[in-house]
Amino acid sequence: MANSKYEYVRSFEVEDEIMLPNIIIVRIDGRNFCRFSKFHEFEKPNDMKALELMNLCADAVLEKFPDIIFSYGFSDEYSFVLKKTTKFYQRRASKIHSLIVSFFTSVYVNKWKAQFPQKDLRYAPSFRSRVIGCASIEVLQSYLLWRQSECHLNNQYDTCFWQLIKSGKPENEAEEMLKGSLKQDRNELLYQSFNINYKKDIPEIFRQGTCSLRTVEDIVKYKEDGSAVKRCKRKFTRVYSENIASRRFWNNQLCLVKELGQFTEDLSKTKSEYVKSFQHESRLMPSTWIVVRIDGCHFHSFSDVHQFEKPNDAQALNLMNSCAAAVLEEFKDIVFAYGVSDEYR
Ligand code: DGT
Ligand code: MG
Ligand code: MG
Repeated sequence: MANSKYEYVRSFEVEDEIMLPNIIIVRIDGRNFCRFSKFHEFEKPNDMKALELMNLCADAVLEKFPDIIFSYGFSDEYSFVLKKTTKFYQRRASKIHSLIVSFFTSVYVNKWKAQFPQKDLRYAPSFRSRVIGCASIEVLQSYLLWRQSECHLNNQYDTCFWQLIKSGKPENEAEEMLKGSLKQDRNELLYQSFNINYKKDIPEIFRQGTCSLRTVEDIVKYKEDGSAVKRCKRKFTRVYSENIASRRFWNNQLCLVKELGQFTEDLSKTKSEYVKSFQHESRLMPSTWIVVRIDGCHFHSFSDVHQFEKPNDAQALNLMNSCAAAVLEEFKDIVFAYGVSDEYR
């Protein structure tokens, strides 16, 4: 397309570069996982296998995209933080988050059977994604504090709620009992009524969420002549930690400090203006025609590896077409689709 008469189509694409020095976060979240978790009979309030599946997908994302150096997830969501100086896809928001969420989702489907050998995946899950630009390291710190507080609040609430249900309370009564309750009240309820010490008895993966961070390890290799050479080996490490937005946690991780910067002070809460900016979603003007174009990433090598027939593989095209039909079925506002090769619009 470059330098061809069709180059003008580039002007149809949105200009959405996240400018330096903003730090790029991509957050993905399961779409209607309330229904998905019921349909697939996830354990309540936390299903260890379902969480592990989310974590495996996040590992795969870190492995695939080397510019992501930190991830944090709980429930049906994950946040991925890219290194400050990343040039990945010219820092274009739509490219970056669509790639990450589509890769995450296909790994989720791919790994389902290994994680749930006794359960069929009954319908295709989908995840939403968005980019959050953090203007400084302090904003990133606030973001992490916000997400981990959300994890804690949701999990503590859900733990109480499902204990009440297990003890025979109807759902509306359990909701009523928890309405307006404070953190301390809920801890007290768990301890007094169910003999549960929230901090000691509930696994940290549920209470704190899961972090993965990219680390660099020095390894020594030996040449044929026996002389030693030092090499850097990249790996990532899973960490469960309280207060990931604290200086104590963050500043101890060399890789995070090097690629993103240090936290200079501890925060007690996230400013509401920041939360507002994290939740901001841009909208198109009413009556704007919306065309969503998807295009396979590195499909040339994908088709080689999977030995697609050349120049056209009828089965591969049929697969694209049946995916497009499923998209039309799921999203009723789509009125028309047209596809060729590895793309659809
Ligand atoms: P959304 O994100 O607006 O499309 O709607 P949901 O339903 O995905 O809502 P969200 O993301 O606020 O909450 C996550 C839902 O996923 C929540 O209803 C509980 C469910 N979920 C996530 N992990 C588990 C799990 O391990 N066990 C169970 N039973 N449910 C889970
Ligand atoms: Mg969700
Ligand atoms: Mg969620």
